[in-house]
Amino acid sequence: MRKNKALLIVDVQNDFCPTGALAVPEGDKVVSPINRYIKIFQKKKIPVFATRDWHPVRTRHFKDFGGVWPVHCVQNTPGAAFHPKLKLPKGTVLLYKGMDPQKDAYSAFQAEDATGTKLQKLLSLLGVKELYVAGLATDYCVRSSALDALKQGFKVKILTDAVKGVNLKAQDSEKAIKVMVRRGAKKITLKNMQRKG
Ligand code: VGL
Ligand code: ZN
Repeated sequence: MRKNKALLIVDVQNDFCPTGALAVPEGDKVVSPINRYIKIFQKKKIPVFATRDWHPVRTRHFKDFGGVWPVHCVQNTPGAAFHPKLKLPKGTVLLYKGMDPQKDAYSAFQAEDATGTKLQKLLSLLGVKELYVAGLATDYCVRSSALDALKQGFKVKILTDAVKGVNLKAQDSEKAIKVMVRRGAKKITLKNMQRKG
């Protein structure tokens, strides 16, 4: 049992899935691999963190108020809820981000739990040194979370079969993965996880 690891599930919310307000193409396809990762990590008693994009009705993040995005993931709306098939285990640490009406916040390191404690603090309390990152979107929140993690000295594994990107430009996700790897992240899939056991 290695307690210095954690699984970070980023923004697997209805609005980022097909038919959602800011649909990531095939965003819902991350759900079943993530559920499989969750099972593997649960067995090893590795803690699970799950972020939600959690916006107020008015924020500069939205097009209507000067930003680039359509209205999405408004606090306490169905669009902001986790995908209904995502099986978060008991004890998952829930994190919220994007609450500041003045600022964009893509990174999980800008997220906090219900008591206002930031991810970094929560991870250091648990002695976590290595993050396994999955979720949406590869080219925004996943990218930004992974790069922040690397900057702060965490080892990072990108679960490449459990992320999907927005791809405003066609190659954005591919590029995002390249940048994460260049800065020190490693790619991993269910197949090579299971091989290692
Ligand atoms: C995200 C765009 C806008 C994300 C959040 O979670 O990747 N992308 N807000
Ligand atoms: Zn957002």
